[in-house]
Amino acid sequence: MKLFVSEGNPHCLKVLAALEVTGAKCDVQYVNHEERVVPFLSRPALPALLLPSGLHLFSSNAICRYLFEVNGQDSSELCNQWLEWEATELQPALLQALHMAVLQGKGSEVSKVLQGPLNYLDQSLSKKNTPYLTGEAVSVADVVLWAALYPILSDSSLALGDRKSVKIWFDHGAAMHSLQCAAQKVLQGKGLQGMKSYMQKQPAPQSSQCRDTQPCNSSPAESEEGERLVSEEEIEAAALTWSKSLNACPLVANRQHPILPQEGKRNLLVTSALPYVNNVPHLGNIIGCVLSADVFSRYGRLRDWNVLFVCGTDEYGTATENKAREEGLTPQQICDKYHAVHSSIYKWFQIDFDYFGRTTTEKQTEIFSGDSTSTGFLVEDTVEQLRCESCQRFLADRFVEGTCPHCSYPEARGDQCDKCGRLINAVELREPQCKVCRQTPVIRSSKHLFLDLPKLETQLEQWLDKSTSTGDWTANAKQITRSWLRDGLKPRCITRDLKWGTPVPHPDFKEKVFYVWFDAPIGYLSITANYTDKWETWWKNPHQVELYNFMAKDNVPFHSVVFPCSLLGAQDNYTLVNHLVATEYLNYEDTKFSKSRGVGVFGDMAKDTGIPSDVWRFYLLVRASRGTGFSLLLGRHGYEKQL
Ligand code: B3M
Ligand code: ZN
Repeated sequence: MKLFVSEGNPHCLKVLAALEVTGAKCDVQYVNHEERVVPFLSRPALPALLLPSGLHLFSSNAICRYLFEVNGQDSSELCNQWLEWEATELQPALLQALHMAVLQGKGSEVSKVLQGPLNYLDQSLSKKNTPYLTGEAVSVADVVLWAALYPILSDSSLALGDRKSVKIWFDHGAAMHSLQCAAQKVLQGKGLQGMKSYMQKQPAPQSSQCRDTQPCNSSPAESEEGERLVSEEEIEAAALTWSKSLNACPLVANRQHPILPQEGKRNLLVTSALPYVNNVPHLGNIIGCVLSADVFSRYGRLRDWNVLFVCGTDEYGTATENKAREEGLTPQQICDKYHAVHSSIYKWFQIDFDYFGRTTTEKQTEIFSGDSTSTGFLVEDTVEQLRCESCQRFLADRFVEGTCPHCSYPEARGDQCDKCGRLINAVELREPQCKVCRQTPVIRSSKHLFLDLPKLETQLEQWLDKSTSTGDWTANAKQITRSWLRDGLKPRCITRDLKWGTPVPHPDFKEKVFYVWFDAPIGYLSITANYTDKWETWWKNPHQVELYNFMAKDNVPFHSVVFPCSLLGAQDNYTLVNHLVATEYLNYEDTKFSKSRGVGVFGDMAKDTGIPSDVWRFYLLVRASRGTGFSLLLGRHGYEKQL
């Protein structure tokens, strides 16, 4: 084991104290504050403990707990509660206090910032008859809190020593050689000033005073950020309900299929975007659509609303064909394989679909051949495309590479040049190559069907005005939709020269299939049709049914513009979306999830951690509810070890 620390960093004081107290065998290396010790984190995180397995722990409390564990002292439940309190309540106040005392010369105001946590600590200690936080012996909780408070409490000029129980408890620690020794290493005998260069590099802490003392211009139920504060009574009521178990609730227990709209009830049709089938879903996919829709559906059922929650895998398109080529399977085999993977991961996450289907079924083809979409709003046009004769296929933009016609960059993609950034039409590329076989493709013209969006624009806008003003559309969904409409709509090509897709029911287009994004939303209908023959009571019933679509924000235009246009064009009284809930992207630490770079947490990994799915669900929802883009910060919460 190797522990990386830096001088003057108060978090390092905690881990060095834990190391001294436990006597765990471990090399210690001093590095400077900016050193990026943990390779996969985008910011320096110190202290960090490199484990023999090659994994890193980089939450100071997790490191302390680990050092105690290898020493044979597992932390108790009470101990963990103190560690949690230290991280979430004490630390924010401490950082603010240190900032004031070390950098702003406002030592006299420190006691105001710390009074809440110190009073809490004092009361908790005075209620106990034991010398330490969790009993008769020193635990990791004592060491962490001592070390955290040491710089502040040992500075007599700050005059924080007037709480009797805190004083007795703290003096026990301060008398220990191990704590003194750790403090000497980190602060170099300079007291608070020993932290100055560290503190200067930290972002200024947010003031917590407003949060603690209200009213701050907002109404009592709202905090600074406009979040609603939950009252003690509400928390107690929730805890009571939770303790009784939801299965005791008759509304949840008695669900009878098929669920159909009922007179006199609020009938909610809930969908989550249909995940592509060519991958293992990651946590971003899970929170992005299925989890939020699941939570909302559960809520609706508890309210005795009549809810039908459907979803399924999106199986057609180039992405599936490619995955099949990569894995040496047929597209059908790929779909079967990954449909099962998706189902089992969602099952583990307790996503309670009423029905989880797929888009590659006969019903999907039937719905298209029933000619029920877009009659009268289709136009034909001829498009020039690149075709690779050796691969026997038309090349989607990302499967061609060539020289940029604008800047002569030799590795421009079929849709854009990464060097000059200009958009490119694939047929304009000089010396184009098929990315699969490196042969030179030829230009072929091919006839395609287009959805005449301009002809539907007025009707769409009227409907959108109504839906967005009466329904629950998230702000990002409204904004993305508005920006699509701002420049006016253009006809959209809805067919492709591919094999793996829903065939186009028209003699002139026998060789073609529907474009996956035109096809996929029809999946909502066909999946419902596979659930019940009476699917039209949901999908052609806008007066009785409210449609909720949940999705990640990149899917918004297809649900708010293109798909509604397909349904409006069909002129068959379809149910259109009333409430469109779009989730921001989930980041891993500070970067995007990426399967190819192996960054992020995938559904199967989450399961393998041994952390129950309820914990994952809760954590993802809490992070997501912040609103604007959110990150998984698993390491800092100590889960790095399990991952
Ligand atoms: N499969 C994109 C995605 O998984 C697409 C959604 C279709 S919803 C009808 O993000
Ligand atoms: Zn080729």
